[in-house]
Amino acid sequence: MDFRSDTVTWPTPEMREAAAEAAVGDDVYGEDPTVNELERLAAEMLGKEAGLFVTSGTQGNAVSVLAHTQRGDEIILEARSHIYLNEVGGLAVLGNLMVRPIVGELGWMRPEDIKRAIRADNIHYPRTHLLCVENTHNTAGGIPLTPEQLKADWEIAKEHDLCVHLDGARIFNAAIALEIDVKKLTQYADTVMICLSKGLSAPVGSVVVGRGEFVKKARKYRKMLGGGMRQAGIIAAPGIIALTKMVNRLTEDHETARLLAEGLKKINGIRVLNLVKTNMVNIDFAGIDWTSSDWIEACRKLGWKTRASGTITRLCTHYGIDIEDIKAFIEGLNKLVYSESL
Ligand code: TLP
Repeated sequence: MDFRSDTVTWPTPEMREAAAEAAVGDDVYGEDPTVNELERLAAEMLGKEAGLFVTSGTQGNAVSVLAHTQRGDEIILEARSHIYLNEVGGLAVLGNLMVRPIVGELGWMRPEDIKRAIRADNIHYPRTHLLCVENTHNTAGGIPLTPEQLKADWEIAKEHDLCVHLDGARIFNAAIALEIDVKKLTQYADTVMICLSKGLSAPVGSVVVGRGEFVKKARKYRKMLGGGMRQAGIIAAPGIIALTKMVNRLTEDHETARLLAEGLKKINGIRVLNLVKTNMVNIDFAGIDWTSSDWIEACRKLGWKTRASGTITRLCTHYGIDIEDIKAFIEGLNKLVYSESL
């Protein structure tokens, strides 16, 4: 069992079968029918013109940002967003971009803060050209941003001619948590990156969607970054299953996360730090006097992989973790905490 991320999910038996039987061709020539179908399907589900299958979320964000910007542009993003913190500085290295981070409120950048950050047309300033938003917001605790929040940011961006890119690695978690069609969220972005290999359980891959012209540019950047894949239908086929069969079950991951948070809150010395709205539970176990190694070892004894930074850890629920697993974990942890602190 593994709480470290929803990236650890294994492909379902149906995905393995689909991979084995996938029709393939050379995707660099645009001739892989399974990749083409995945790209079409993703674009349709997200309400955009065209799609591009990429190797990972990081590559999808990179090609999107590159396709939107020119060297020296400034982009506005949330201070704890994945693009800013966890994508190896690609914005600087690949795009030669300036960044203007804004501290959000539970992952949401207030429109007035965005407005203040947009540069005036002045010979001294770089051009502000792109706003990046993230939904669900990972480090804020898997928080789903609502259509109203996204609309407010979108309107400010459009008033100032900015493009809007949505890092929707977990956009379906947001839609499921808010009980709305995903298009209600993606309508407030020009381009969207979605991950197939997180809660949706495909073994690999992400899709970027937007207008046809944008996808054409992004495709060229994907090639530049070494992401021109050949008989990629083998990995696109599980992606189609991810989109058609695995979206609605995300509600189970949200339920297991809720149960997990409830159980953890009852343990003296453990604090749940986030509003648990999707599949992430952030905790601080400082009150039980364990180090990060104690925590990792205790979880290992119970059969779980986890990680921790100081006394803080994120626990992610996903396909393959059910209610019984959570109950057993909470019971075991209670026993360990109790015996260790005696
Ligand atoms: N997130 C991973 C780690 O990189 C932190 C995780 O375990 O949560 N956008 C968001 C919001 C993400 O959370 C991630 C991955 C990505 C983009 C990048 O996706 P990959 O890992 O496919 O490059």
